[in-house]
Amino acid sequence: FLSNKTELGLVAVGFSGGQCKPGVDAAPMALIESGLVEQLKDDLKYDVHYDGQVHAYGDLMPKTDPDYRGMKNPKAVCAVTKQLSNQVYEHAKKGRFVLTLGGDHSIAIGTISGTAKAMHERLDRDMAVIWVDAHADINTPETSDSGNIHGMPVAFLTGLANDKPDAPFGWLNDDQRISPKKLVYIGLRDVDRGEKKILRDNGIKAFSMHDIDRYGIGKVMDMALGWIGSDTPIHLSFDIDALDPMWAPSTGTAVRGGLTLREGDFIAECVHETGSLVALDLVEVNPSLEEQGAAETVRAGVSIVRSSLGDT
Ligand code: B3U
Ligand code: MN
Ligand code: MN
Repeated sequence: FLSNKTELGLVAVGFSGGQCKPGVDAAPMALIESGLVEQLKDDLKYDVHYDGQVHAYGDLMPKTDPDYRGMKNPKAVCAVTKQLSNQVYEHAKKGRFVLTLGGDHSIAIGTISGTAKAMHERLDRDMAVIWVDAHADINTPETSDSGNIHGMPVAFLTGLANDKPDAPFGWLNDDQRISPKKLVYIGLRDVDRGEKKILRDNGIKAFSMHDIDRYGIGKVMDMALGWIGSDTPIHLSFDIDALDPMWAPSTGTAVRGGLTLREGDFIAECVHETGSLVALDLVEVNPSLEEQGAAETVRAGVSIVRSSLGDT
Protein backbone atom coordinates (compact mmCIF):
# COMPACT_ATOMS: atom_id res chain seq x y z
CA PHE A 1 0.00 0.00 0.00
CA LEU A 2 3.06 2.23 0.22
CA SER A 3 4.14 3.32 -3.22
CA ASN A 4 7.70 3.61 -2.00
CA LYS A 5 8.67 1.43 0.93
CA THR A 6 11.56 3.66 2.01
CA GLU A 7 9.78 7.02 2.05
CA LEU A 8 8.69 8.18 5.49
CA GLY A 9 6.83 11.34 6.48
CA LEU A 10 7.45 12.42 10.06
CA VAL A 11 5.05 14.72 11.91
CA ALA A 12 5.98 15.95 15.39
CA VAL A 13 2.98 17.10 17.40
CA GLY A 14 3.61 18.97 20.65
CA PHE A 15 0.03 19.02 21.82
CA SER A 16 -1.36 18.17 25.27
CA GLY A 17 -4.89 19.65 25.19
CA GLY A 18 -6.67 16.29 25.09
CA GLN A 19 -5.90 15.81 28.77
CA CYS A 20 -4.94 17.91 31.78
CA LYS A 21 -1.29 17.14 32.61
CA PRO A 22 1.39 19.34 31.07
CA GLY A 23 4.53 17.77 29.64
CA VAL A 24 3.27 15.32 27.01
CA ASP A 25 3.87 18.08 24.46
CA ALA A 26 7.62 17.73 25.14
CA ALA A 27 7.73 14.11 23.99
CA PRO A 28 8.47 14.65 20.27
CA MET A 29 11.54 16.74 21.10
CA ALA A 30 12.72 14.18 23.66
CA LEU A 31 12.30 11.35 21.15
CA ILE A 32 14.06 13.29 18.41
CA GLU A 33 16.88 14.41 20.73
CA SER A 34 17.50 10.79 21.62
CA GLY A 35 18.52 10.25 17.99
CA LEU A 36 15.36 8.76 16.50
CA VAL A 37 15.58 10.54 13.14
CA GLU A 38 19.23 9.56 12.57
CA GLN A 39 18.38 5.97 13.45
CA LEU A 40 15.56 5.94 10.90
CA LYS A 41 17.90 7.31 8.24
CA ASP A 42 21.17 5.56 9.02
CA ASP A 43 20.15 2.21 10.55
CA LEU A 44 16.79 1.59 8.90
CA LYS A 45 17.56 3.38 5.59
CA TYR A 46 14.43 5.50 5.32
CA ASP A 47 14.20 8.69 3.29
CA VAL A 48 12.76 10.89 6.01
CA HIS A 49 10.55 13.82 5.05
CA TYR A 50 10.44 16.05 8.12
CA ASP A 51 9.80 19.78 8.26
CA GLY A 52 12.19 20.07 11.20
CA GLN A 53 9.69 21.43 13.69
CA VAL A 54 7.57 20.29 16.58
CA HIS A 55 4.13 21.70 15.81
CA ALA A 56 2.49 23.44 18.73
CA TYR A 57 -0.25 25.07 16.61
CA GLY A 58 -0.08 28.27 18.69
CA ASP A 59 -1.83 30.25 15.96
CA LEU A 60 -4.80 27.88 16.14
CA MET A 61 -5.37 28.23 19.89
CA PRO A 62 -8.69 29.90 20.70
CA LYS A 63 -8.87 32.80 23.14
CA THR A 64 -11.59 31.09 25.09
CA ASP A 65 -12.48 27.43 25.00
CA PRO A 66 -15.49 26.65 27.17
CA ASP A 67 -16.55 23.05 27.77
CA TYR A 68 -18.92 21.64 25.17
CA ARG A 69 -20.98 18.50 25.94
CA GLY A 70 -18.60 18.07 28.88
CA MET A 71 -15.52 18.05 26.65
CA LYS A 72 -12.49 20.03 27.82
CA ASN A 73 -10.66 22.25 25.30
CA PRO A 74 -13.03 21.28 22.47
CA LYS A 75 -12.06 24.10 20.11
CA ALA A 76 -8.33 23.59 20.56
CA VAL A 77 -8.47 19.82 20.02
CA CYS A 78 -10.75 20.32 17.05
CA ALA A 79 -8.50 22.89 15.37
CA VAL A 80 -5.29 20.92 15.96
CA THR A 81 -6.66 17.58 14.77
CA LYS A 82 -8.16 19.15 11.66
CA GLN A 83 -4.82 20.69 10.72
CA LEU A 84 -2.92 17.51 11.60
CA SER A 85 -5.31 15.47 9.47
CA ASN A 86 -4.20 17.48 6.43
CA GLN A 87 -0.51 17.14 7.30
CA VAL A 88 -0.81 13.36 7.58
CA TYR A 89 -2.98 13.14 4.46
CA GLU A 90 -0.37 15.04 2.40
CA HIS A 91 2.30 12.48 3.29
CA ALA A 92 0.00 9.46 2.90
CA LYS A 93 -1.36 10.44 -0.49
CA LYS A 94 2.22 10.46 -1.80
CA GLY A 95 2.52 6.83 -0.70
CA ARG A 96 4.77 7.57 2.25
CA PHE A 97 4.67 5.77 5.57
CA VAL A 98 3.48 8.33 8.14
CA LEU A 99 5.07 8.45 11.59
CA THR A 100 3.42 10.82 14.05
CA LEU A 101 5.01 11.56 17.40
CA GLY A 102 2.55 12.92 19.99
CA GLY A 103 1.31 14.44 22.01
CA ASP A 104 -1.66 12.98 23.82
CA HIS A 105 -3.94 10.42 22.16
CA SER A 106 -6.55 12.98 21.03
CA ILE A 107 -4.21 13.62 18.08
CA ALA A 108 -5.25 10.25 16.61
CA ILE A 109 -8.45 11.99 15.44
CA GLY A 110 -6.12 13.87 13.10
CA THR A 111 -3.72 11.10 12.12
CA ILE A 112 -6.24 8.32 11.45
CA SER A 113 -8.64 10.59 9.57
CA GLY A 114 -5.69 11.65 7.40
CA THR A 115 -4.56 8.15 6.48
CA ALA A 116 -8.13 6.84 6.14
CA LYS A 117 -8.86 9.54 3.57
CA ALA A 118 -5.67 8.83 1.63
CA MET A 119 -6.35 5.07 1.59
CA HIS A 120 -9.94 5.59 0.44
CA GLU A 121 -8.70 7.82 -2.33
CA ARG A 122 -5.63 5.88 -3.46
CA LEU A 123 -6.91 2.34 -3.01
CA ASP A 124 -10.67 2.67 -2.61
CA ARG A 125 -10.27 0.53 0.50
CA ASP A 126 -11.25 0.72 4.15
CA MET A 127 -8.28 0.89 6.47
CA ALA A 128 -7.86 -1.13 9.66
CA VAL A 129 -6.67 0.31 12.96
CA ILE A 130 -4.76 -1.55 15.66
CA TRP A 131 -5.08 0.42 18.90
CA VAL A 132 -2.52 -0.65 21.50
CA ASP A 133 -3.46 0.91 24.83
CA ALA A 134 -4.34 0.25 28.47
CA HIS A 135 -7.52 2.23 27.69
CA ALA A 136 -10.14 1.93 24.97
CA ASP A 137 -10.38 5.70 24.33
CA ILE A 138 -13.90 5.15 22.99
CA ASN A 139 -15.93 7.27 25.40
CA THR A 140 -18.50 9.55 23.85
CA PRO A 141 -18.71 13.01 25.40
CA GLU A 142 -21.77 11.68 27.23
CA THR A 143 -20.16 8.52 28.67
CA SER A 144 -16.91 10.22 29.68
CA ASP A 145 -16.39 10.95 33.36
CA SER A 146 -13.26 13.04 32.81
CA GLY A 147 -14.22 15.17 29.81
CA ASN A 148 -10.69 14.58 28.49
CA ILE A 149 -10.84 14.16 24.73
CA HIS A 150 -7.86 11.75 24.69
CA GLY A 151 -10.36 9.25 26.13
CA MET A 152 -12.72 9.78 23.12
CA PRO A 153 -10.84 9.70 19.78
CA VAL A 154 -12.10 6.26 18.72
CA ALA A 155 -15.72 7.28 19.27
CA PHE A 156 -15.32 10.18 16.85
CA LEU A 157 -13.28 8.20 14.31
CA THR A 158 -15.83 5.38 14.12
CA GLY A 159 -18.76 7.78 14.00
CA LEU A 160 -20.18 6.45 17.27
CA ALA A 161 -20.10 9.99 18.66
CA ASN A 162 -21.25 11.62 15.46
CA ASP A 163 -21.23 15.32 15.85
CA LYS A 164 -23.37 18.00 14.32
CA PRO A 165 -21.68 19.76 11.40
CA ASP A 166 -21.23 23.02 13.30
CA ALA A 167 -19.82 21.35 16.42
CA PRO A 168 -16.26 20.21 17.17
CA PHE A 169 -15.23 17.33 14.88
CA GLY A 170 -18.11 18.11 12.56
CA TRP A 171 -15.31 18.45 10.00
CA LEU A 172 -14.88 14.65 9.93
CA ASN A 173 -16.32 13.26 6.70
CA ASP A 174 -17.26 9.65 5.95
CA ASP A 175 -14.06 9.04 3.98
CA GLN A 176 -12.05 10.06 7.06
CA ARG A 177 -13.68 7.54 9.36
CA ILE A 178 -13.02 3.88 10.09
CA SER A 179 -15.39 0.97 10.55
CA PRO A 180 -15.81 -0.44 14.08
CA LYS A 181 -15.39 -3.84 12.38
CA LYS A 182 -11.89 -2.94 11.22
CA LEU A 183 -10.71 -1.89 14.67
CA VAL A 184 -8.70 -4.15 16.99
CA TYR A 185 -7.55 -3.37 20.52
CA ILE A 186 -4.56 -4.91 22.27
CA GLY A 187 -3.48 -4.42 25.89
CA LEU A 188 -6.71 -3.17 27.49
CA ARG A 189 -6.97 -3.22 31.28
CA ASP A 190 -8.65 0.03 32.33
CA VAL A 191 -11.93 0.30 30.43
CA ASP A 192 -14.85 2.40 31.71
CA ARG A 193 -18.28 0.85 32.20
CA GLY A 194 -19.82 2.89 29.38
CA GLU A 195 -16.96 1.94 27.09
CA LYS A 196 -17.49 -1.77 27.78
CA LYS A 197 -21.07 -1.42 26.62
CA ILE A 198 -19.95 0.38 23.45
CA LEU A 199 -17.43 -2.37 22.68
CA ARG A 200 -20.04 -5.06 23.26
CA ASP A 201 -22.88 -3.36 21.37
CA ASN A 202 -20.72 -2.79 18.31
CA GLY A 203 -18.97 -6.17 18.24
CA ILE A 204 -15.55 -4.55 18.46
CA LYS A 205 -12.57 -6.93 18.60
CA ALA A 206 -10.52 -6.43 21.76
CA PHE A 207 -7.64 -8.37 23.30
CA SER A 208 -7.23 -7.43 26.95
CA MET A 209 -4.28 -8.24 29.19
CA HIS A 210 -6.38 -11.19 30.37
CA ASP A 211 -6.44 -12.54 26.82
CA ILE A 212 -2.69 -12.03 26.51
CA ASP A 213 -2.15 -13.97 29.74
CA ARG A 214 -4.41 -16.74 28.52
CA TYR A 215 -3.23 -17.20 24.93
CA GLY A 216 0.19 -15.56 24.89
CA ILE A 217 1.10 -12.61 22.70
CA GLY A 218 1.96 -14.83 19.71
CA LYS A 219 -1.52 -16.31 19.46
CA VAL A 220 -3.13 -12.94 20.17
CA MET A 221 -1.27 -11.38 17.23
CA ASP A 222 -2.34 -14.27 14.97
CA MET A 223 -5.96 -13.68 15.99
CA ALA A 224 -5.71 -9.88 15.71
CA LEU A 225 -4.19 -9.95 12.23
CA GLY A 226 -6.53 -12.78 11.21
CA TRP A 227 -9.51 -10.60 12.14
CA ILE A 228 -8.23 -7.79 9.93
CA GLY A 229 -7.36 -10.12 7.07
CA SER A 230 -4.69 -9.67 4.44
CA ASP A 231 -4.80 -6.97 1.79
CA THR A 232 -5.96 -4.28 4.20
CA PRO A 233 -3.87 -1.22 5.02
CA ILE A 234 -3.17 -0.93 8.76
CA HIS A 235 -2.71 2.17 10.93
CA LEU A 236 -1.05 1.33 14.27
CA SER A 237 -1.87 3.74 17.09
CA PHE A 238 0.42 2.95 20.01
CA ASP A 239 -0.22 4.51 23.43
CA ILE A 240 2.92 4.04 25.52
CA ASP A 241 0.72 3.36 28.58
CA ALA A 242 -0.05 -0.04 27.05
CA LEU A 243 3.37 -1.00 28.40
CA ASP A 244 3.68 -1.82 32.06
CA PRO A 245 4.87 1.15 34.18
CA MET A 246 8.01 -0.88 34.79
CA TRP A 247 9.07 -0.07 31.20
CA ALA A 248 7.12 3.15 30.63
CA PRO A 249 6.50 4.94 33.95
CA SER A 250 6.48 8.46 32.52
CA THR A 251 2.95 8.69 31.13
CA GLY A 252 -0.20 10.52 32.21
CA THR A 253 -2.32 7.57 33.33
CA ALA A 254 -0.04 4.62 34.07
CA VAL A 255 -1.86 1.37 34.83
CA ARG A 256 -0.12 -1.63 36.35
CA GLY A 257 -0.31 -5.09 34.82
CA GLY A 258 0.64 -4.10 31.30
CA LEU A 259 2.73 -5.38 28.40
CA THR A 260 6.42 -6.00 28.75
CA LEU A 261 8.58 -3.96 26.41
CA ARG A 262 9.36 -7.17 24.56
CA GLU A 263 5.63 -7.85 24.04
CA GLY A 264 5.18 -4.28 22.78
CA ASP A 265 8.06 -4.69 20.34
CA PHE A 266 6.66 -8.06 19.27
CA ILE A 267 3.28 -6.49 18.43
CA ALA A 268 5.08 -3.84 16.36
CA GLU A 269 7.23 -6.45 14.59
CA CYS A 270 4.23 -8.61 13.71
CA VAL A 271 2.36 -5.65 12.26
CA HIS A 272 5.43 -4.63 10.28
CA GLU A 273 5.81 -8.17 8.91
CA THR A 274 2.36 -8.02 7.32
CA GLY A 275 3.72 -5.48 4.85
CA SER A 276 0.42 -3.62 5.26
CA LEU A 277 1.42 -1.04 7.86
CA VAL A 278 0.95 2.46 6.46
CA ALA A 279 1.19 4.65 9.58
CA LEU A 280 2.21 4.69 13.22
CA ASP A 281 1.31 7.05 16.07
CA LEU A 282 3.40 7.01 19.22
CA VAL A 283 1.57 8.91 21.96
CA GLU A 284 1.34 9.73 25.67
CA VAL A 285 5.06 9.72 26.47
CA ASN A 286 5.33 12.45 29.11
CA PRO A 287 8.99 13.13 29.92
CA SER A 288 8.15 15.54 32.74
CA LEU A 289 6.23 13.17 34.99
CA GLU A 290 8.96 10.95 36.35
CA GLU A 291 12.45 12.21 36.98
CA GLN A 292 13.81 8.70 37.09
CA GLY A 293 11.67 7.07 34.46
CA ALA A 294 11.59 9.69 31.70
CA ALA A 295 14.68 8.45 29.87
CA GLU A 296 13.48 4.86 30.24
CA THR A 297 10.08 5.76 28.77
CA VAL A 298 11.63 7.62 25.84
CA ARG A 299 13.85 4.62 25.16
CA ALA A 300 10.81 2.35 25.17
CA GLY A 301 9.09 4.68 22.71
CA VAL A 302 12.08 4.65 20.37
CA SER A 303 12.13 0.85 20.56
CA ILE A 304 8.46 0.59 19.56
CA VAL A 305 9.03 2.91 16.59
CA ARG A 306 12.08 0.97 15.42
CA SER A 307 10.27 -2.37 15.72
CA SER A 308 7.32 -1.03 13.73
CA LEU A 309 9.68 0.06 10.98
CA GLY A 310 11.43 -3.23 10.45
CA ASP A 311 14.22 -3.28 13.01
CA THR A 312 14.87 -6.78 14.29
N1 B3U B 1 -11.16 6.24 30.34
C1 B3U B 1 -10.74 7.40 31.08
C2 B3U B 1 -9.27 7.35 31.40
C3 B3U B 1 -8.30 7.44 30.27
C4 B3U B 1 -8.49 7.28 28.94
N2 B3U B 1 -7.30 7.45 28.35
C5 B3U B 1 -6.43 7.70 29.25
N3 B3U B 1 -7.00 7.70 30.42
N4 B3U B 1 -5.11 7.87 29.04
C6 B3U B 1 -11.15 8.68 30.36
O1 B3U B 1 -10.74 9.75 30.82
O2 B3U B 1 -11.88 8.64 29.40
MN1 MN C 1 -4.75 6.18 24.57
MN1 MN D 1 -3.96 4.93 27.49
